[in-house]
Amino acid sequence: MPFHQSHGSDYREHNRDLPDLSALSGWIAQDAEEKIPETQYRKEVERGLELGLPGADSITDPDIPVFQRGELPHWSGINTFLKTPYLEDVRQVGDYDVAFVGAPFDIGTTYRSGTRFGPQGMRRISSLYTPYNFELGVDLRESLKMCDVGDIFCPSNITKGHDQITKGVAHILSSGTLPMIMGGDHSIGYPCVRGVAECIEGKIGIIHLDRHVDTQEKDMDEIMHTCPWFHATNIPNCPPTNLVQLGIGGWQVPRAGVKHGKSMRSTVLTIDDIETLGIDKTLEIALEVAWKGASAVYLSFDIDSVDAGFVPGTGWPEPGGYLPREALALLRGIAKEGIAAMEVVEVAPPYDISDITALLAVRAMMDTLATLVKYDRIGGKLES
Ligand SMILES: [Mn+2]
Repeated sequence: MPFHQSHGSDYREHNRDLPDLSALSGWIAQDAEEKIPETQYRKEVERGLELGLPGADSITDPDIPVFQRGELPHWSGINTFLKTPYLEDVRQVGDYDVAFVGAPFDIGTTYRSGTRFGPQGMRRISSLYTPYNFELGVDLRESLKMCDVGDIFCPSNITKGHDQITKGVAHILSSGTLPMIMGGDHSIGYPCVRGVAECIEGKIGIIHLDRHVDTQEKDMDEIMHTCPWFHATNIPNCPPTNLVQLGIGGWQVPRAGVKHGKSMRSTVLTIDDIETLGIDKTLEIALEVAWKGASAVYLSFDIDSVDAGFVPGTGWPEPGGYLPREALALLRGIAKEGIAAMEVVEVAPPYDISDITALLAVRAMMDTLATLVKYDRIGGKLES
């Protein structure tokens, strides 16, 4: 008798009832996909055929144009973020639900520079993503009108660069569009929050994922990337009691920042706290503190909050941070309640390996957006 007929047949050919498999997220996700329309995808294909000309006679797939005008192939095309349309006329940004914007700024770094290339690094590897997320059952292309407004012009002067960033972020948000900001070093947290604060009536909470507190007044006589939350929390509607810092710890937390943090009574959770409490309890605390009496929350994700082994492409790597899936779970949990804007900072492509740091940074933005869609926390919806 052949081996495949004799071994383990009593076990394999059984009549037992299967467990309930419909509770698996894989099962639910497969059901969810069926309900997502393909309207915008079809529009993109039709537009591609019109503008890029129908494919050569030997091409049997009728959706393939001669000149690439859409998502496919992932390895080619003109890279805006997620290949969304480049919005040259920023006066029209209010026509979109979401605007990706770069803040290529790295003169606030205190060790390795290179985050001025962060936006381009993120845009480049964002071409690897499809707009659809399996577990969340969301297709961003079908749910959101998105554009890439390009980069804010940041001259090599901290004050002027910060002023430009404030004006750019405030323009996007005051147009009714969600800014998704690609840094840039972490000094941009201050001008970004300042821009948000101009547009929001009432208090703003800040949820900050990082290894570093970033709460000192100055570093080497300037407002560097170690300083954003000292200054942001001096904005009248951004009180420090609504600042939550998640994942802090290690050997790169300057004592000057710690002293100020204690005096202003922000909330700090270490990686150990988060591991002990678990993701759900951590989120409960973070959301309670940030949202207390607030009308909006700003989300700041420093890529160096993730363990240095996963994010070589950053300026101040610190071992012992989050696993990528922990960071993503936190971001999704924060997004469930809605955000006014998000920044992803400290991606420094010159030190990256195979784009893995930028890849995670992009995923952080994508997961946040898809969660906002899933929980209906984002502005307008597309007309079909
Ligand atoms: Mn940091």
